[in-house]
Amino acid sequence: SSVNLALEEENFASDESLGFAADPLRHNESKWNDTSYYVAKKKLQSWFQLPDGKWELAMILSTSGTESVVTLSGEKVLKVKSDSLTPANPDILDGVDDLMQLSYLNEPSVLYNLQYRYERDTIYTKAGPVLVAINPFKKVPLYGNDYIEAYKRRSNDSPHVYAIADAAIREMIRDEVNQSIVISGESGAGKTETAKIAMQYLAALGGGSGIEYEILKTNPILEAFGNAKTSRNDNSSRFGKLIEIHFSETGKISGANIQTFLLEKSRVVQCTEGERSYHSFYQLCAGAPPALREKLNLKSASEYKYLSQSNCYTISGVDDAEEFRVVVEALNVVHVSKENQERVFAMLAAVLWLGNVSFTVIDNENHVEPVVDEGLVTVAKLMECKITDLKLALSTRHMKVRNDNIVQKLTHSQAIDTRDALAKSMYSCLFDWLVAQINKSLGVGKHRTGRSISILDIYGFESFERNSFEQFCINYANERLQQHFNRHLFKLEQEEYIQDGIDWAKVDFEDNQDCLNLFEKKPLGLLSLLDEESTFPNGTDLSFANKLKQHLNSNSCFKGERENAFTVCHYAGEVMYDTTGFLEKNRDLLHSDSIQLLSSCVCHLPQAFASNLRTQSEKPVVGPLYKSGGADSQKLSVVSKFKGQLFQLMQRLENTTPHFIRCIKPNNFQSPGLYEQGLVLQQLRCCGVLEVVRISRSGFPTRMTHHKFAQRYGFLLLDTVASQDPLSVSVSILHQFGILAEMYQVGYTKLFFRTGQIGVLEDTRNRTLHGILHVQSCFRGYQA
Ligand code: AD9
Ligand code: MG
Repeated sequence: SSVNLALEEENFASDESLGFAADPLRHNESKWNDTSYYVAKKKLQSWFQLPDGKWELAMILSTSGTESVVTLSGEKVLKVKSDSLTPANPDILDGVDDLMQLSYLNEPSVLYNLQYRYERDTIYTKAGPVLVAINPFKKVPLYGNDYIEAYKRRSNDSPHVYAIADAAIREMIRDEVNQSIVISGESGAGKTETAKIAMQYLAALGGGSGIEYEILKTNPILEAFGNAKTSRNDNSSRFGKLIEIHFSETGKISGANIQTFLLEKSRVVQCTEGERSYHSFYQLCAGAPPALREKLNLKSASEYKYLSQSNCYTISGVDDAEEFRVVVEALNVVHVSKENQERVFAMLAAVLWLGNVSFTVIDNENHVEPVVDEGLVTVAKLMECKITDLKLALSTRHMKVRNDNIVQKLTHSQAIDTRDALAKSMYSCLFDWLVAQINKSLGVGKHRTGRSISILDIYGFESFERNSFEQFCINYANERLQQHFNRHLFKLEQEEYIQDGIDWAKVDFEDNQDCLNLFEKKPLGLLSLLDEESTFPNGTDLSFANKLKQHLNSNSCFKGERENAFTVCHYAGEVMYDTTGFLEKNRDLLHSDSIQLLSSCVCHLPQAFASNLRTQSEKPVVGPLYKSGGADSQKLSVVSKFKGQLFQLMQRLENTTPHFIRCIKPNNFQSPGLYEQGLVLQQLRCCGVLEVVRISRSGFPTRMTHHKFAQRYGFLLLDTVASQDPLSVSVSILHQFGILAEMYQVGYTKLFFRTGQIGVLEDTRNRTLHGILHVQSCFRGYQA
């Protein structure tokens, strides 16, 4: 009966071979049982792009020549050019849990599939070897012990971060190769949350020694000191992070190590309207107990210039006072002593009070002196230095000219810059010191087995209206990561073909080496030229821009049309950088007077400052020497240091088996349930998901075991086959349908198809079943 057929449809709808998530389809039971709907939808459907860029499903009513007549939303009838239509997948492929299973791999189909799942809270989807995670901006019932158990027992195999973490553990043990989980995506897409979910799974499976508890507690600490509210994300990480979790032979966690990259220092002294500085400041102001408040002379956040300038103090749904207690508790867990905790808080308070230090002009050359008020006095007290030393450090500069020591008075703007540089440096030293303390506590040293899983949570590709030095560094990092991504995906993809013994000529891929060369080439690359210009005392942001144009204009990845700007053609799109501030940010100078002042502050986090200041004044290894004025500190430029860190990171990642997670932000409002096609598409393009899809198209993205294939399409055979073994049946089907030899490959266990091939078979199967259905309903009518 027709009911039976409908049931049969439902059965194959939940067919695992097609990877349907059971839940999404259950929502649609009524749809599957509604015959008229079913029949109508089986007409050829395509995607049609509306003028606003949105895609809509179009039913093709007729086609003649180059034109087709279609209906949109079942109402509007339109005549359109046939080549403006993009093939849509049969309904049976709605919501497949791996994009590789789509017969038609095109942008609208991918967008629709992800949306279909997202609307059912199925936020994870595989794109071949890559996990795509769409930020739900709400609690989704996918986490916790029951889920962890299910993935551990493998009773749940739908795509999930847990499944990725599980694969990492298994492969680490099975292959004895270190693993990495590389998470990318733009700001607010969910990288940090995803990293925490992965850590949760690793902690649950590898727990036992207690160290896993410490590892989880590093998150609130690093988020307090390294995250801030931005216009894009209320909890935006302003640093990159690699956490390497080590395991013993028995698969238990034995320790961990955290490496951080390029903290955004400028935020400490400067932040735009509606954003906040680092959470730690607000937490301290809101949550410090009375005794500590008094000791640090703490006021409310609005009393501090560094915090008040952006006119934003709270985050909806966040209780900073409560967060303060969470952070203190976490500091206890990672063994930061009470005494050191107090030093940390004194340092934070000192930075805040430093921002309140003001200056008065003392002569007609605009030279200044700091005002001795509550701010200055408190800073000196908190830093445990003499007021006179602090005053001098903020208003003069010692320089060596030939063999003479001279003292130069600072102008108002120079004094402000010096003050802010000191504040930034104190904060970043504090951050580094905390990371060092955490690493000491998580100590890998003793139980090192060499087996580890690293999780990388680094800032994603950024392209704003105005892009500065920070975006330049971030996007450079992303070019490096993209290269790593490409290489591994091609490698993995091609390995599967080779393993199943199919005839496969290696595919060359379009890599981003040209763009990387633009950055890294010596001596005429972006980084070298920036460093060179930074060493010239008279170098300016404009002379830097001109120098780039002079040397790089012939490079295909470079464009230099505007005066104070240049454009780089990144893998994810073109970005125009405004060179304003590039030199200063790259030099990142801390004057020797400030360094001396900090070194003389005996009590404060001595190791941190000692080690950090050493690197500040060290002779550079790669980068240039800084001699502006003669006596300033000599150190590595910011981009040189960053480049070194990235090379080291890549080397570490290269020695691991990578697992990629691409996070997607479905809307810019941090709001649940809103899926903006254009925004999602732009990210799919940027973070290379469509690239993977494109790569797959040139290969054989659809795979089915001989057995499944024979079972699914065997009934379409017109002639009986001599042998009933799955391979013979499969080959007969392929012949009967005239599938061209270049469109598929027969492997040892599976059949590999090029994109769209299964679609033809699927259509025939549907038509045949539809024919049976039609005959049956006529028969029913006859009976009635
Ligand atoms: V940034 O580059 O550091 O600015 P991330 O790290 O990509 O960014 P984050 O992980 O901080 O984004 O996620 C942003 C917010 O989205 C979180 O604060 C959560 O409110 C929300 N989010 C992200 N992932 C999930 C999730 N799996 N479940 C629920 C989530 N909420
Ligand atoms: Mg983050």
